[in-house]
Order: sequence, then structure tokens, then C-alpha cells
Amino acid sequence: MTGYFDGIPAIRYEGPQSTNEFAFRWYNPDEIVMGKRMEDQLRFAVAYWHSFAYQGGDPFGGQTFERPWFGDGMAKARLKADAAFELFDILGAPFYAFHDADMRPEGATFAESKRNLDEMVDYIAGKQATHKARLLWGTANMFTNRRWMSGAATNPDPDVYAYAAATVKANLDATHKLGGANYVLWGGREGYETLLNTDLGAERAHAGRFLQQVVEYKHKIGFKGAILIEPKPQEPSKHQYDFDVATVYGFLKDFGLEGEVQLNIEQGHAILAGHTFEHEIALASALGIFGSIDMNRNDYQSGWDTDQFPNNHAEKALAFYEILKAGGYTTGGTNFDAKLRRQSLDAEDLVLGHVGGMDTCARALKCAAALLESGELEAIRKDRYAGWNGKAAEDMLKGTLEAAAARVTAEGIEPQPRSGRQERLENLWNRYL
Ligand code: XUL
Ligand code: CO
Repeated sequence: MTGYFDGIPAIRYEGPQSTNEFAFRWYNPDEIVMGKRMEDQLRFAVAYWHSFAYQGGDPFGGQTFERPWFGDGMAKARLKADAAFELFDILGAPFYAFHDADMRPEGATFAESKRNLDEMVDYIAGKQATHKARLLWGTANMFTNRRWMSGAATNPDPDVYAYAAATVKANLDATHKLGGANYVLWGGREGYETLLNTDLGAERAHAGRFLQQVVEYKHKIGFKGAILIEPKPQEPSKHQYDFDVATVYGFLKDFGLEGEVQLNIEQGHAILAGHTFEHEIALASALGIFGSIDMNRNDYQSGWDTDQFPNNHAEKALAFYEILKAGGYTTGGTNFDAKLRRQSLDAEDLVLGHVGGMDTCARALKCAAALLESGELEAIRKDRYAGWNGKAAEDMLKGTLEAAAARVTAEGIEPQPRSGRQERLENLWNRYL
């Protein structure tokens, strides 16, 4: 026991009337929602980096948090893992996610970093054996260290490509060993700052070949989890290649990977790309590449990735509606890629940030499930497209442009617009919130 969370009880479901801060009002793991336990529908994951490695810095100031596990060396890394599993236990979280850099100290050489990683993987495998939480996904941090400043797989220097290959290989091996359900690639530095020094075509080709190599290696070692790309349009790079769902789909098609790679969609990234979260989820599911989500919001005024816990169930219900409509998660889950505000110093803040996020998502899930199960919205949507069920419409898609055109005079077609009924549908939504 680290003692860090002393005095904080394990969080239990007490129902919406409870006034106990340290209780769930909506998240009731065993409650059945659309045929599955809520815990299995939501598949919550705690992010190791924000919850245990983030020190409270912002561009204007450094560390504000004090944690007993901050510092160098393997003893601190083990203490951090102990505290992490204590938090997972307190929350009853079924999953967690990590980057190599979150859980092991950086070594002076690649070999030393790898040794540290392997040691920590063994240590964490031991924790998994005695605790509930499992690995939702592992990933490599290829953006913090200065070696990555001009990219990883897209770096102009082939030695950095090799270093990226060694890094992803080590992390995929680690994720495989820990029984991870997925492996994530977020290309924070896979982009550019200025075209004046960038060969965009070459960088994109290298990124495509790199991803093919990752997929080949996954099959070679028998990793059954999904490989997930996490789109983000910019930040830290001015322009990132994995801009949004549509861009990544084009990229996957180009490199023959659309059947191999799925997406990890983050709400804040969707907003930065000028989309809604639900748009990105709906598009990925329509394209057959939906995998998982990072559930963290941005501040709508600030215009950058503030990684805050969700606190608005009405907004999140739209996202969960799309996830449920797509059939729910398979290997994916709801990862809180969310950090505390830098003034939120206490152990209680860390616990309650997650409690609020979990409750917000559980409430959103229940609203979404109720509307989906009622069939009300789907019936109206179906009716809107009902014209496409007839034979004439079907034949038109199979035929030529001239044949479609000929219908207009032959059948005397003069289209009659029908209401899209947006306000009525918004009112319908509100009844379920
Ligand atoms: C950065 C971000 C990352 C990825 C994992 O914006 O979302 O934390 O989720 O590398
Ligand atoms: Co993320």
C-alpha cells in the first residue's frame, strides 16, 4: 500500500439520489443496458500518463502536483504502478492504458530504456495477476523526447525511422505480454511545421510503409488485439497527417490497411478538426473502422486540447448513441485521456475526476440506450429514406446516368421537398435526456 489514497473508500453505486461525493450515481457496473452489463458496455480505462505522470505544468508554469512517485529510478516507477493499481481498484476500473514513457524511466541508451520497460512490464503483469484492471491498450510515446522533434516514422532521418521501429516493436511486445486488447498509434509529431523544409509525399509514404510493417509484425507475434490509429489535426505539429477519420480512411485505403487498422477517436481531437465527436464515430462506423474512444473534452473557448474529464451527459449521449447503434465496442473501450486542472492538487481530486467522468458516461449511455431501444428516432430516419426501398430506385443505382435522367421525363418526376423535422427530433432527444 502506498498510503496515497488513505481515507478514500472504494466507490460504489448508490443511485441518483445519493449525496455522497464518493459514490456513483449512474455507473452501476452490473446493471444491464441493451443486453450487456454496463461495465462491459462502457469498458472504462484510466490513462496512466495523465493520472500518474502529468505534473500539472502548462506553457507558462511547471509542476504544481506533488506525488510520492515523482522522480527518477525504478523504485519510483514501481511506486507509481502501485498507486495506479490502487486507483483502478478504488474506481473498480476494468482497464487502463499506458505509453512506455509513463511507466518506465528513460535510459541513457535504447537498450537501457528497453530493459527498464521489460522490468516494469513484469512488475505490472504481477499487479494484473492480483488486481482486476486489464490493459485496454499500450502505445509508444514518440513525441516528448527531442529525438522525435521532426517526426518518428516520418522523420527525414532514416535512423529515427529505425528507432521508431525498435520503439513500436518493444511496445507491441509489451502490450502483447500484458494481454492488451489493442495497440494505439497517435502520430503527434507525424506531420510538419513548414512545407519549406518538408517532402510531404515522402513522409506520407514512409508513414504508410511503417504502418504496414507494424501490422505484419502484429500477425507474426500472434497479437490478436486491434491496431488503432488516433486521428488529430494539429498540436503539437502544425499539420498532422492523421487529420481526422476521413483522412485516415483514405490513408488506410492507399496502403491496403482498411481491413487491418481501426480508429481510436478522441472527442477533443474531433473538435479541433472542426467536427463533432458523434460525426467522427458515425463516419468510422459507416466505414467499418470504428475501434475505441478517448473520452475527454476540450474547453470550447480556448481552442486547444485541454483534455478535461467529461461532465455533460447530454453531449456525450449523442456519441454513445452512435456507438450503441454500431453494435457497441468489440476490443475498444472508453479511455479517459483526461487530466486534472493544474490547481486540483489532491488525491481526492484525482478520484473524483474519474468518478464524475464515469457517471457522466453511464448516464449518457442510459439515455442513448433508451432512445435507441424505443426505436423512435430510427423509425423517423428510416421513413426519410423509404423511397430508396423501391425497385426503381434500386435499379437506378445499378444503371447509368442517362437511365436515371430518362426517368424524369418518362415518369414526370417533379420532387416535392419534405421537412427534415430537425427541431422535432431535437425535442425528441431532449425527452430522453
Ligand atoms: C494526445 C493524445 C495522446 C494519445 C496517446 O493528444 O490524445 O494521449 O491518446 O498517445
Ligand atoms: Co488521446
